[in-house]
Amino acid sequence: LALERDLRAALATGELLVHYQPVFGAVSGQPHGCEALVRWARPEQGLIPPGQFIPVAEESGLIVPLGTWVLREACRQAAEWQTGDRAVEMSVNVSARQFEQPDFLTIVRDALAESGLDPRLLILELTESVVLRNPDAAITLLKDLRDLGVRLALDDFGTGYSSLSLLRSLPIDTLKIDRSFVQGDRAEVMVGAIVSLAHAFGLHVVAEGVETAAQLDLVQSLNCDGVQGYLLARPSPASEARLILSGSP
Ligand code: G
Ligand code: G
Ligand code: MN
Ligand code: NA
Repeated sequence: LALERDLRAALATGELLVHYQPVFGAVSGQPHGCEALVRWARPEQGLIPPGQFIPVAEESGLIVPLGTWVLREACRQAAEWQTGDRAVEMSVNVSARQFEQPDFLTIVRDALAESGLDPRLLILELTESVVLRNPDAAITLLKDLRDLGVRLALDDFGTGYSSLSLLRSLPIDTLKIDRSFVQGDRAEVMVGAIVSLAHAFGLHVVAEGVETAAQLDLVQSLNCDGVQGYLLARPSPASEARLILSGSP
């Protein structure tokens, strides 16, 4: 596949880059973290969004070296910000293939060690499907990751097939409400139910995909802890994200 070949080359030649989307406290309105999102800067073609190449990376297995590269880069960036005026929590997406690598724990440990990042500032985002492939093994690994001090979020929550009993047994810290619930029909019922569930389990909850003032009002009034979305900030290069994260206009 041509795209696969080009992506492999891009990884080697440094055409990949990471953008950062700030995450805000719902009550404070202050940015306290960001999500790392990979981009591919193709010569002649501009920035390619991950939706167009992550599936290829997943299928070919390239997601493993690509994901390791994003993790290391995001940790390096967060460690740089950590020494400034305010620490920034860094969320990194982890795909199933990465999570199933026998040395995934080592990869995370190494990324923390080489960057010097405080492990409590790293949040790994996993989807329900990652966990469901092999729940017992996943729970063991999640516990090991937490022992490193890293925090864990369940991404796109509500769109997969996880059961309440699985949720009960997962050692995680945060649920991220998928944007389809924030933006869709009966948002107040869906978001309200997920927030109640999260808080009953002692989890933080972040609403994604907030694009309008009405959606922001809704997720604030329903007691979401964190908010993310184009209304507040788009994913942007580190230099721009840094300005938002440090509270500059
Ligand atoms: O930006 P866009 O909406 O096209 O992103 C599509 C998907 O790509 C999202 O589900 C997002 O989680 C995923 N994605 C973005 N960056 C990374 C990454 O570094 N690793 C993995 N595994 N997925 C990513
Ligand atoms: O699957 P995941 O939740 O990691 O996907 C994150 C993706 O969602 C990113 O690629 C990011 O660009 C996109 N995103 C972030 N905020 C918004 C938003 O407000 N609206 C839409 N449509 N997409 C968003
Ligand atoms: Mn995510
Ligand atoms: Na999500």
